[in-house]
Amino acid sequence: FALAKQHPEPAMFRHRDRLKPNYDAVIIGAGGHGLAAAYYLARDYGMTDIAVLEKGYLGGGNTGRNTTIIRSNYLTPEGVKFYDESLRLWQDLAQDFDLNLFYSTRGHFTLAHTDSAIRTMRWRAEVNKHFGIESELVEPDEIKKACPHMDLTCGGKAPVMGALYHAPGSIARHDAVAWGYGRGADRRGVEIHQQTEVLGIQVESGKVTGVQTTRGNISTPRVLCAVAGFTPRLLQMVGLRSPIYVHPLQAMVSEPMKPWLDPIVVSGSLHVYVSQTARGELVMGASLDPYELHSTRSTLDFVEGLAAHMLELFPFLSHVKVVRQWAGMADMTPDFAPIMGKTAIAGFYLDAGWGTWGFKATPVCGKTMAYTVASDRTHELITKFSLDRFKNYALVGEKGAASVGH
Ligand code: FAD
Ligand code: PYC
Repeated sequence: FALAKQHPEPAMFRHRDRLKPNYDAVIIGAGGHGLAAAYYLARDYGMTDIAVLEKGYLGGGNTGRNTTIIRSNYLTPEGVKFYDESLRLWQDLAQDFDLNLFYSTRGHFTLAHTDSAIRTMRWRAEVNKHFGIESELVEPDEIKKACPHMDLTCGGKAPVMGALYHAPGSIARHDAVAWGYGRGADRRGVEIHQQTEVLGIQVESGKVTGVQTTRGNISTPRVLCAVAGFTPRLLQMVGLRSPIYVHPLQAMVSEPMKPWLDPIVVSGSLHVYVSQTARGELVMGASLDPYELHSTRSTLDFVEGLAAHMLELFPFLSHVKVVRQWAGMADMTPDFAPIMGKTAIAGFYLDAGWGTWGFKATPVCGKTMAYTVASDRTHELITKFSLDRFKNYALVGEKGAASVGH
């Protein structure tokens, strides 16, 4: 006990003073995806000689900026199977970590305001049901029952005609997810180095051999790049190209209120999505900003536009205050599906193209990328997400299930 008092275990993860000159693997990016991969590499494959390098602070990228919607009601069979596995993994995560993730199953409504939106919702419902996922097209009266405060006429502008209802739709505490994976990896021996930026990646004869950082050079035969909005910059370092384009996605929260909104509500047409946290805040977001920009600034335009659309759905909120707003950098792909797996460079693995949809996939990305890095074989769940698909015209069209207006 006396020893434990002298050297107490840190509540979360250790601060490492020194980078070693070599590691079995380097993971660039301590967001949810990089940390989850580190966690499963250590837990499932016994690989612990790993450095996770983070230029800022752990979870400070899109992981700590997202609106935490978790669902598997996608459009393509590849997407549905992949996100469904993630939803399964989410169920045991808090227990695995021994950490409260505030995972809360709420049900998820995607509102349809036009005939064509109804058709897309029906299509998604049918694909989902085919794979055993709970999704159905519901009538306005069912929406009203679950969400009595909603004005289904939307001020007469775009009345709600129906919705895709997905019962497993959930939210969780995003920071806790990053901390849980980080703590679990750290306790197994993985080193997490914050304030350590990767400036260059060494490739010799088509193979990765190391990385240059702001704190010195490291030799390694394996590099996993999980840097979301920074992917184009990192790919430049190894001479690879991708069709990723980066747009800001903004969000905001209200002051806390008594609980009144159980489900998650999304309207692509009104450019609104909203859920209420355990603390009572409304977490709200809109569409991508329409311009390409590598920045996390947030704008007055965004708040005004989103507030106006929120009031079309929930007019009674007119006196509620907005307390915070922010932006993340969304790494968008042309087909709205991720880019995952091996690349043309031996030992260089990519987890990117997560745009506006990657938080829910954190567990399954960690699992499948850990498998891919440990075995140097592409996990079967991610074969369709390879970078090569753009060269081979084998896109995985998920735009109809993206939730956020674009
Ligand atoms: P990040 O969390 O961004 O981590 C990447 C890390 O890499 C960063 O911490 C960065 O600092 C670091 N890095 C970059 N370059 C370097 C370098 N050179 N050296 C070292 N480190 C580096 N998804 C959902 O599923 N549901 C949602 O409701 C949802 N809402 C969203 C709302 C907003 C406003 C935004 C912006 C995104 C949303 N997303 C959502 C998407 C989701 O947030 C991301 O897809 C996901 O968090 C990506 O996680 P990541 O670990 O790959 O990236
Ligand atoms: O993927 O469900 C989602 C989502 C909602 C808002 C941003 N992403």
